[in-house]
Amino acid sequence: MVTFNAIPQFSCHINECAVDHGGCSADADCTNTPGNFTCTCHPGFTGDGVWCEDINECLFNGTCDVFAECNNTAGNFSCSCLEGFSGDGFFCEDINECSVDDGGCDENAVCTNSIGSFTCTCNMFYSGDGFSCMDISQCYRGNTPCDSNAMCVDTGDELTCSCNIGYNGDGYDCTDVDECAVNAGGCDSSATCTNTDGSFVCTCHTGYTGDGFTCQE
Ligand SMILES: [Ca+2]
Ligand SMILES: [Ca+2]
Repeated sequence: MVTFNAIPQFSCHINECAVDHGGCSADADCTNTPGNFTCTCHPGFTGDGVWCEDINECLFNGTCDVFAECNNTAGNFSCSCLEGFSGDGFFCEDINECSVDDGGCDENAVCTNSIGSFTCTCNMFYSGDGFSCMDISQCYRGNTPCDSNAMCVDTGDELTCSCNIGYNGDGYDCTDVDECAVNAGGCDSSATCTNTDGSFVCTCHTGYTGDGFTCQE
């Protein structure tokens, strides 16, 4: 605060604050007193009154709750709770999203509250983001339309069947691939290729040794 001593002969008559705010900062109060006047920074500002600067309250620890955002303004500040929290910004507490409508999770999901957030997790045999879960249990329930030599994949939207390795077909009807029909299954020229259900074997001719793909006398 700055106190000015006015010129004595005018001291009883002059309101120094009436002219140019007494030279005080725009962010200060100018107070006329008998014989002088004072400049006092507004609340939320610091300085000598002629010069005033906003106090950034957000730089101080504990101004707002740790789960709040601090917003500095000229002469003031505000605190607002982060998303997922409720309160006045000086005190914020976690919102238990699961307490209302199960957090909006799918009826076949579990809602789990966490500090500042929550999660929805689809139940077993259901697939999705937790807010929408689709039944993928058809393959497990044993009523699959797939061939016995096919793999069943239930995406929830649809069920797909794909033949196992060694079988050809659309997944609903799979037939064994005769690997020996093409290039003798890659067996050695001194070996016999034998097709089997879902696979094949290479057997070295009598008098030869090896794994069937390579045979030596
Ligand atoms: Ca401020
Ligand atoms: Ca929460």
